[in-house]
This record gives sequence, structure tokens and C-alpha cells, in this order.
Amino acid sequence: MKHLVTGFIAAAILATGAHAQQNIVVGHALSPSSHYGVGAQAFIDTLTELSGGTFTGEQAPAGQLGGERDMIEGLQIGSLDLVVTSTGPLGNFVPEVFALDLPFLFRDYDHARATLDGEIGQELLAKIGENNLVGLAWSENGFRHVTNSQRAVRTPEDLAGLKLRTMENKVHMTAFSGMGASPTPMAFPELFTALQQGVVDGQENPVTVITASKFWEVQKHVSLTGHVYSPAVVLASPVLFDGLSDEQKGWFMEASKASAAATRAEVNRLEEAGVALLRENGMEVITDIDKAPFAALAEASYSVYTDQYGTEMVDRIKAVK
Ligand code: EAX
Repeated sequence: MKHLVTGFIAAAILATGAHAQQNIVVGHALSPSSHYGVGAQAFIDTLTELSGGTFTGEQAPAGQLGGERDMIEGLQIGSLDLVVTSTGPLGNFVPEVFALDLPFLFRDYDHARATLDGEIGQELLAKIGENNLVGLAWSENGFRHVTNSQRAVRTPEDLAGLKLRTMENKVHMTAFSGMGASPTPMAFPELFTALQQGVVDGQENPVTVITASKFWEVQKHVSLTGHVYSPAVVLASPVLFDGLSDEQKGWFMEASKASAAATRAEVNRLEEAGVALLRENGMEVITDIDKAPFAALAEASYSVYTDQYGTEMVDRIKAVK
């Protein structure tokens, strides 16, 4: 009898617990004022509002909880609730997502956003859901450009021999080998120091990340190669998400959409203002890049994806208006 009573009390406490406030930790690689920080905060604010304060949240910015690969693993085991991440390491978990990392595939921001907001984006979020992760919404990092400490890069010949940090992504690594650089995969939290100490000569990231990370302190030249579009995605832990009610899941979905919208707005702003900021901080910005020779050399990387899945998805993405 005593055990039974204790059991009832424990159940009552648990039931109350379900209605108690729950704090959601949102991890990301960049500063709180970055496009990811703005998006993480929009998620937290929207979720708090929709839930009437049942949920609160806080950012774990700047790779405090590890690199993007570590954070994705954290979601899978439930040590982390939510992450805003690039797709950099995601293909290692969900190989279908490599389709989005192919170089010179997206024509411009409108093309990329239309693809991710449409049928293809929904299909890939569902694939993410089959791999012990929850894909809530496509957000954005931006078109990536090459920076380095050695010389002005205008042609693939200028990349020859440059030690270039890439994300831990075999599509990107193959593309940069093809274009003549020596790709060195590395987690983002290690990058600034690696550039500072000359472990690598250069790296590639969108204007958003170059400005948020003040890479002008360690890099002299930036070439607006726009060689690949870098999606971001709002991911949740299935350990958390599967335990939510349908109403709560709806709030998480809404909050993720608000997060992506806020991040995209910040990307738009920085695409306008960011290049001037790079110049103001002493970088040489090379804008007159002929992309065709880079694209021709990067094309070998398509086989990383198409050898496994064929060309159908690539054709479908190209056909999105
Ligand atoms: O997601 O690792 C990278 O270069 C990413 O672009 C950056 O951390 C933002």
C-alpha cells in the first residue's frame, strides 16, 4: 500500500512536471548577433509567446557545445534540444542532403529559397526525420566565397597549392580538389586559430559568417566566387520532440519558420552591407570572377551524390523556377 501511494504521488508530480516551464537550449556556431543568433532568438521568442511562457529558451552560441557535427550528434542522443546548423556535416548523417551542397547548382537566392520552401525541401526534411533527427525548417547561411592570406584569387590557377579549410563535407572537399586547392576539413570552432597560426591559408564562407567571425583579422583577400549555396536547417532532438503534444509540436514548427524568416532577412541585409564592411576592415574584395572555369573543375564532385542517387534530384533542382 505504501508503495502504491508513493507511486501515485510520483505520477502526480510527473504530470505536473509536464505543465511546468521547460527551457530549450538552441545551439549554433556563430555569435549571438549573427544571422544564426538572430534566428535562434526569433525561435525562442516565438516559442515563448505561442506557449504562453510554458517554454522558454536560451542560446548556446559560438560553438560552446561543439562544432556542428558534435551538435547534431547531441540532438541524436538528446543532450541538446535544438540546433541551427549549416548542412556542412549533415550529409554524413543524411546522405540525400548532399544534393543541396553541390557547387554551382543554385542560380541565386530566389532559386535556393524556392527549392527549399517547395516540394524538394519538404522531401529532404522528411529524409532527415528518418535518421534520428527532426528537420523543422530550412534556414540559411548564404552563398560561400573564398578568403585567404596569400594572394588575390581570380582563377583556379590562383587556388593552386592553397591550404583551404573546408567543412567536413566530401562534396565540398572533392570540389576544391578539382579546382586545384588542398582542402583541409575542420570543425568551425577551430578555424579562427588555424587561420591565425597559418595551419591553413584560407577558408570559404558566406559574407554573413566572414563578418560575424571578423575573419578580416586573419585574412587579407576575399574573392566573391559564390561557388556554392550553403543552406542552414533548424533541427530538433527526437528525444525532445517525440515527447511533445501535437499542439506543442505546432508551436515548434511555427517558431522554426519565424527563425528561418529572421535569418533570411539578416542574410539579405548583410548581402547589401557586408561587402562594404569587409573593405572597411581592410580586406581586398575581388568581384570580377569568371565562374565558368571554377564550375567546370568542380563538376567532378557531383558524382559524390549521383553515383549513389542518380541525376534525378539534380535535374529537379535545376528545373525549379
Ligand atoms: O554554419 O562551418 C562552417 O563554415 C559554417 O558555414 C559556419 O559554421 C556556419
